[in-house]
Amino acid sequence: MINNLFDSKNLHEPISIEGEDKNVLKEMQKSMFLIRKTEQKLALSKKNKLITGPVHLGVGQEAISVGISQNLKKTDKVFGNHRSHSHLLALNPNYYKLFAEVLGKKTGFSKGMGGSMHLIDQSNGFFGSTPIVAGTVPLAVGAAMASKMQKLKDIAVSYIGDGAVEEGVVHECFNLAKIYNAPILFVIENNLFASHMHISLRQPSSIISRFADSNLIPNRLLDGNDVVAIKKNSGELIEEMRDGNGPALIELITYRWFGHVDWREDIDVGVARSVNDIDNWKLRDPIHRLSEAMINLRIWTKEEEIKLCNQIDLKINDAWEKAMNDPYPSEDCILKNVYSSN
Ligand SMILES: Cc1ncc(C[n+]2csc(CCOP(=O)(O)OP(=O)(O)O)c2C)c(N)n1
Ligand SMILES: [Mg+2]
Repeated sequence: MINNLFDSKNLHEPISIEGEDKNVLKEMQKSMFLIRKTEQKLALSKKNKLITGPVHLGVGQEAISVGISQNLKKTDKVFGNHRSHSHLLALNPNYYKLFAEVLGKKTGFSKGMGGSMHLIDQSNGFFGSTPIVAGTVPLAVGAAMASKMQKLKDIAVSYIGDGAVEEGVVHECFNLAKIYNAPILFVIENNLFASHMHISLRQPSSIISRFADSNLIPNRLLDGNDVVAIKKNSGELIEEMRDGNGPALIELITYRWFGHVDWREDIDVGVARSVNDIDNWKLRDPIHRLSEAMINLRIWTKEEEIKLCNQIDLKINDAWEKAMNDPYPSEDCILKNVYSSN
């Protein structure tokens, strides 16, 4: 079973959705479509040179944030990384504010001061992303500690890439969270790559959750392209966490369809990925696998799905145009929002 997860030739079939609430399934599917189409718009706009800064796209990985977010409350505190569009949109599907931010407009999530990699939306539970790999992990442990000390039932969530686990601070965070019984869910998005390097060239094992074992942190390893399994498993871990049982870790095996940064699939920094592998991973598409399952059980029809997608496309195009026409921040915002005079 574990080997199946890592071999892209497996798990192309529809996911299991038996017993699941139909409305929740539809909601999750809509959220995944919305995230994917937002990122595809960003990819196209980057290709067309309408975006100047870098964009790290997570197309193919949508099931993770969508499944996890199903179990979160507005008062939980979620921390992202350099590839966080989906982490934020799964909490607040405001693609317009994301577009504005990526374009550096003052209507963006970070008032146009951050771009794609510095997103924040605290009122919806998103406490920030940064390009410094693993930089937010200790902040997330701190937020979990704050919740515990204030005797709240809120948890922290830290999205961590497989490459980020190669930063020492992540291991200190696992240790500290366990010792302090901090209510934090470490979500490992194991997409097998850190920039251009495959995990087999970096680690003696492709399994990251072994580090949870060594810190006695309860953990699960599963298919990162199965939104229902992610929702269920993270839900169980989070429930225990809210009851005061300390940290947990969920490792999700997935794959990003684009290269490390920007819109091309066929290049990465230095090393090309095999086209065959990308094609096989596309057959493990989390959206398609849920779609097939829903159509098989007559939860919806292909026609309804096409209609939904067309509506999303129209709204996304409108939001993009609006963001393109928005103003940039005024110069004095640098002093107000980025640098401090004292
Ligand atoms: C401290 C630090 N070291 C290196 C980098 C350059 N860098 C940016 S993303 C990345 C790879 C991260 O891989 P992973 O955590 O697996 O996330 P993924 O890109 O696969 O989502 C690296 C090395 C950085 N931004 N920060
Ligand atoms: Mg990675």
